[in-house]
Amino acid sequence: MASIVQSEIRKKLLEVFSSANGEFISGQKLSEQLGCSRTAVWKHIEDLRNEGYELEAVRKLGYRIITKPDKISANEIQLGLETKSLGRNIHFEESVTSTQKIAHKLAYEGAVEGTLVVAEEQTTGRGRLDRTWYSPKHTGVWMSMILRPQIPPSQAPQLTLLAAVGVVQAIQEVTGLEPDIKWPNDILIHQKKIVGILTELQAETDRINSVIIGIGINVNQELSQFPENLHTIASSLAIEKGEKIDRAKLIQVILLKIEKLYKEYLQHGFKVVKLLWESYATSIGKQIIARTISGSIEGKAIGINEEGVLLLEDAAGTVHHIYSADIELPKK
Ligand code: BT5
Repeated sequence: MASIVQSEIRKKLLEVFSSANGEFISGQKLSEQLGCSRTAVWKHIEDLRNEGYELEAVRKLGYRIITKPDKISANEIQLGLETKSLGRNIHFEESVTSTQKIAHKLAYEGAVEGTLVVAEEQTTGRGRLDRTWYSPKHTGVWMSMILRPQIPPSQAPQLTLLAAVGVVQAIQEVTGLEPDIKWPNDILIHQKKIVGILTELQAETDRINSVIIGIGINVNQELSQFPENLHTIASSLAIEKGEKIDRAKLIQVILLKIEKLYKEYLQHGFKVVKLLWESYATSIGKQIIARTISGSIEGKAIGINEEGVLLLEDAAGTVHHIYSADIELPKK
């Protein structure tokens, strides 16, 4: 009980500072707004300092926040979050094996639609086909969201594309950068991978119980912080932008964009998402190589169909349906 009250006060304190926009707030006013003693206020301020907040205290004026730590927490994400369901329920952990694993467990246990699992670090973050996803501490966005759409399992790949569109829109809005989508799940800037998306299902033959959409974004890493094998293929938003990005803000905008697209998708189908996705996809209209489990096919990517499947026309004019593959783009 005590800890719930403490975390409520803590949340309120951050809200008060946030609406003060960097102005000083007196200790007296803080204690009134928080409904606790000035000694308790001081203790909460000390806690914030220990977490990396830089606070200035000036006699007679009070306190103000100078910088926030480059950390994310459920509070930071929910403060100012404008969504109705996405991210309203957040499961946050400092370090996890994989947010996908936790989301699967929560979904199985009945977590509500929109539940979000976020971690500061993943020790065994995963990509498709059991590949690893490098997810170091305090630098990225590593999160998984639980959706429960009433669609046939065959349409689930559409949600990967939907998520990619939402993430591109959010990156554009927050950073001004212009990312490209590489089918099906990569988001690139200057041909370097910034984002990976992994969609997994809990489903019966004809019914989806839940879709778990995992999104990994390199946000504030410097190039030297990537392992050697990723140097030539990966980058981060901070590298491309030349400055650090507020990760909690980025998550908020992603959730809002995805929620809007998802609502549109449930009401009117895949059409709008498909058009948006094609407008961001670099591979469409180009000569590509699709490496599938059963071999490679070369040809022109002519688009995606209504289910989100990539259509590839080979030299003989045959159109192949590509459900799962790694795509190689021609070098510019
Ligand atoms: C993906 O797989 O791109 C999907 C990645 C999804 C990661 C998220 S993070 C939150 C959630 N929890 C998880 O455990 N996973 C999801 P794929 O297309 O298979 O790409 C994997 C390949 O990308 C690897 O084999 C590496 O070559 C490369 N890679 C690994 N880590 C990377 C990183 N941080 N940045 C860019 N490329 C990376």
